[in-house]
Amino acid sequence: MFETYINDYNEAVFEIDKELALEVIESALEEGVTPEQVVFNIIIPSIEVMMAEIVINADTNLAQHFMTAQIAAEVTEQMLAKFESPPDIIGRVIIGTSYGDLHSLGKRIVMGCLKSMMVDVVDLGVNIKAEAFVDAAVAQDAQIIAISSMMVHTATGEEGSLKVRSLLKERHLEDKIKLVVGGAPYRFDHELYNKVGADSWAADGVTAAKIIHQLIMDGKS
Ligand code: B12
Repeated sequence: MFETYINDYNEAVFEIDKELALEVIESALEEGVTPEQVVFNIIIPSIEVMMAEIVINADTNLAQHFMTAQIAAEVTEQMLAKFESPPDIIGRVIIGTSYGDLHSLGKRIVMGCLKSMMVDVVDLGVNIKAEAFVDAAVAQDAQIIAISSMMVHTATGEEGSLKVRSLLKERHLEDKIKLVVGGAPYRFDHELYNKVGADSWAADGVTAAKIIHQLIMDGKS
């Protein structure tokens, strides 16, 4: 059922035709597809198809990369606003991209998945310093700091996860606040999360939400 939407949507995005991409989503909604299904069954799979295409086809240019991210982010944002409001929030996550990193799409997808699992999300945005993550987690009484990094140097850099870990240690917060990371570099090196001092990582938004949900529940027991 979703395959036709995914193909039509991807064709439009690949042609950098934002209007058409949005029309595909609009007609899916009109035909009874829910906002949650749009994100999890159309947008996320279509991004995966598109990313695979970008890797195989060297002719795809930066504009296409950019538009893929922009259109998907816009649709995701629109759908998130239409998600049924969760009845019971189980915990809170502070999320942002690491210092120097402006790649926001993965983070946005993780946010959507978290919301669908009754987790409150406070988005600090992109290019976030380590102190800001820790200060926000304390101020907002969050159980999890989630850092998205799409580049190797922002995943491993001094202002990233490593510094968040040392701040948590310094401030005796390690029992209260868990650190979860994700993004392309972690998918290539499955031990990288350990090297940057994180408690856990996930390769995609759906797994990220499951892991974070579990960490919050573990903290309650
Ligand atoms: C789109 C894109 C851009 C867009 C970003 C737009 C935006 N608003 O996000 C633009 C064009 C702006 C851009 C800019 C740059 N980019 Co760029 N970009 C990409 C591209 C093509 C896709 C990234 C993406 O959106 N992926 C899709 C999302 C859905 O995947 P994801 O982020 O991995 O997220 C999933 C998981 O990782 C996980 N996840 C993500 N975050 C988190 C967080 C947590 C806590 C958890 C648990 C899980 C999790 O769940 C997500 C959803 O399933 C990648 C190449 C690629 N194939 O990945 C290059 C790539 C990341 N970019 C790269 C580079 C070099 C750059 C630039 C430096 C280019 C330049 N010369 O200017 C700049 C850097 C800007 C900056 N300072 O950040 C390199 C990085 C190389 C490296 N080794 O570090 C890549 C790998 C391309 C390449 N092959 O060279 N880029």
